[in-house]
Amino acid sequence: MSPHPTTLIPYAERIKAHTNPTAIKILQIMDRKKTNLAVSVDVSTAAEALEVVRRVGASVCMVKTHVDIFEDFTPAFTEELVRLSKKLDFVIFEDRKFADIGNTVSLQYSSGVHKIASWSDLTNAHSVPGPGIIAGLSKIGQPLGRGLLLLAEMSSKGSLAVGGYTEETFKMAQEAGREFVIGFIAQNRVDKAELLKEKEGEREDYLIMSPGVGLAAKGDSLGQQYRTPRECVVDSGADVIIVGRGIYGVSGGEAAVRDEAERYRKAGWEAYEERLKLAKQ
Ligand code: S5P
Repeated sequence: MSPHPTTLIPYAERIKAHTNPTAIKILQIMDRKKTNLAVSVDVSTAAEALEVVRRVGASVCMVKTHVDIFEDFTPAFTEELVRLSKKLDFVIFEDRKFADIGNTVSLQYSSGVHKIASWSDLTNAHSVPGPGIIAGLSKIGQPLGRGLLLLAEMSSKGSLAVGGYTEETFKMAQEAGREFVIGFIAQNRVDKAELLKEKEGEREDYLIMSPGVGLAAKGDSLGQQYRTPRECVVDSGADVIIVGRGIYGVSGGEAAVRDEAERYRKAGWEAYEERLKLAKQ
């Protein structure tokens, strides 16, 4: 099978195919810092999460959070995270996985304790409620220059997001337009080449971000499944790899977490360079 055309284009050259400020920022950072690594900081306190971010910040294009996990969440956390994102040059992705009707998600995104839209560059949503979920989130996020990913596939065993569901999710994103929906959480290039539209010689470009990445473990006891960075980036065409426990869970203290992030960054970047070589063959 020939490689997906988007995967043969360097990140820097893909910038011009985007208008969403968050998509542009992600691709610029990836190119500048030579990293396609996102670190997920799923720890139980905000203080611990900030510690991990300080250690891994230099190696990542993105920091992914689940702020509802923290037992000590306050707005001071997001202020510090935003400060670090500017200092260390990364994008913030609150992995909220919205899944309700448009009106409810617009409130969940803008309000409540977390006020996600006010500090998170990127968030994500399930497509199960239909296009109203995109409309509800975009009303809040698009004026702020935020971006949205749809979950088209999941890394966990037995996921129902397969086949027709995945295809319909892609279509829903395509119909919504890329002013706000910039890509997918997926395990494969769900933006199949033959479905991509072309305008004035420019092909539609979507960012594929893949969680379920590990260099050591193959999975966990709760259905998570891991692939290596190379499997994700070269074999399946992912643009960004998302790593959680593989990095923040490593034993050996502060320096070990920093070193592990660097190890994943290198593995992800070498895989990206390897796939670009396929373009020259
Ligand atoms: O399909 C998915 C989608 C997501 S966003 N599978 C996932 O694992 N995730 C998230 O990625 C999950 O919520 C977690 O925050 C991270 C994976 O963490 P790890 O510790 O298993 O690497």
